[in-house]
Amino acid sequence: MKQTTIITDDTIAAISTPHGEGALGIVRVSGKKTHRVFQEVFSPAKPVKRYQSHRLYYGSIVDGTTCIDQVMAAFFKGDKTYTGEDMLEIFTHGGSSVVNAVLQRVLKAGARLADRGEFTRRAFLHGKMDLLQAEAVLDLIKADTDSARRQAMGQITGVLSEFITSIQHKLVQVKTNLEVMIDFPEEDVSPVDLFDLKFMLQAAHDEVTHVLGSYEYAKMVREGISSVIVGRPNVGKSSLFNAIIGETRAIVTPHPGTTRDYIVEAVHYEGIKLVFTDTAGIRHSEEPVEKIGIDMTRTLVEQADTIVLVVDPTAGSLYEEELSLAQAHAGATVVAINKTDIAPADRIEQTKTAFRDFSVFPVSAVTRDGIGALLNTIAGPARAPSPENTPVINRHRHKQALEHIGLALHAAINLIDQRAFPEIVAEEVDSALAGLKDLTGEVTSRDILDKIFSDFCIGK
Ligand SMILES: Nc1nc2c(ncn2[C@@H]2O[C@H](COP(=O)(O)OP(=O)(O)OP(=O)(O)O)[C@@H](O)[C@H]2O)c(=O)[nH]1
Ligand SMILES: [Mg+2]
Repeated sequence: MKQTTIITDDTIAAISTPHGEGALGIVRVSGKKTHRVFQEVFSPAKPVKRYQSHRLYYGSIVDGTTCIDQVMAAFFKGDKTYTGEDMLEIFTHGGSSVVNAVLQRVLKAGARLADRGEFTRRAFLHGKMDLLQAEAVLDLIKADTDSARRQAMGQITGVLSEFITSIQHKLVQVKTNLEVMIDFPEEDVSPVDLFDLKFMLQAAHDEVTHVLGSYEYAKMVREGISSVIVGRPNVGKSSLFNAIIGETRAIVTPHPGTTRDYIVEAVHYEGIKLVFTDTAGIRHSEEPVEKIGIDMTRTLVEQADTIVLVVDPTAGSLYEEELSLAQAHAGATVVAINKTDIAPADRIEQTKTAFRDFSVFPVSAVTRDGIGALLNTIAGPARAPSPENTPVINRHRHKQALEHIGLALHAAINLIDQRAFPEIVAEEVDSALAGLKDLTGEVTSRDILDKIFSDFCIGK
């Protein structure tokens, strides 16, 4: 599936700043007609003989004799630009009406409205960045924690791309050696040669496996850690949810079955995004609305990174249902023993014993005791070595591609062990190389590109 490189002749424009009131707005233009658009819409305050690239000019955006706004504008000659094409940036006064009017003027001069992510897509198509770096631009814009920002920045500066390139070099070397063996079989290649290739493949395989191991962690840093709060009615799920997020968001009453729909809120804990969902909990109910809520909870439990199972030591329960839920999700469950402000000490101890196989946190949603320790444990998996210098993968697409590469390398190694013909080993090496090209976008289908860039905002 060779990538359809559509670098169109048309010139695109968009507002690159957020909607709403602001001190400044930016309208961006990219494409062949950019200079013409610039000359048509911009009237400099002082006469300019010839505009220089990468220079700011003060003047007005005009339509005939009408001045739309007084602006600063810069024309950038390709290819030393973000997109690799001629570009124009107009710094307008903020406020949606002004920015919109400037955009309309630019469109009237011959540009068309850009699609989502089209500036970055053009940058990618012009070889200004690979697909991994383009994805990281999106991650950087969306990053709302320090850790996510650092991870995105590492990927933009090429930490992951360099890793992919180094694997690529190794495999090309292996491939070249295999080709010599294929083309000159009479040279009687000694087993040591094949053994050397096996070592190189093994080294590449180990590195791929190592980076694959970063997926869960890196995904958590990018998206946040999702935790779903479950438990029997009235154990204090909504109270705990409110205590964690620091505001009264979920309704709390002494009546069991208060929460039906689920509520999602994020908190930042030591630079890590934790996303909590308060649910109707899991219980038996014949009441239709409650049943829907409970079914939703089951789905949420399957999708969450962490399950916060809330139990109430004052309720006199034997925790049978809770224990079977916890056992079904053993690696992901943490148990919050709530209401420790009013529960008798022996009941708290009995509850701890019942859940001895799990991480247990005595807490009180009322006094907030123990909540820090609970959050600290939940955030644990997202605390890891500095992501800046280490290649990490944070998208399912990356994981799938690396898994494919890992399998192909493994197969190649096995084939060498079985003394297979070099032609057959080469097929597996080719397959791994194809996976690497897929990752960097060297060969990627149009559909995948469409999907990646559709997540961007217009104007980036
Ligand atoms: N003393 C004390 N009371 C609590 C605590 N947590 C919750 N409660 C009380 O327990 C009752 C139920 O609390 P909720 O937060 O609504 O419980 P829930 O698990 O969300 O209940 P449902 O949504 O009905 O399943 C309320 O009266 C709360 O005030 C706690 O830590 N200490
Ligand atoms: Mg509730």
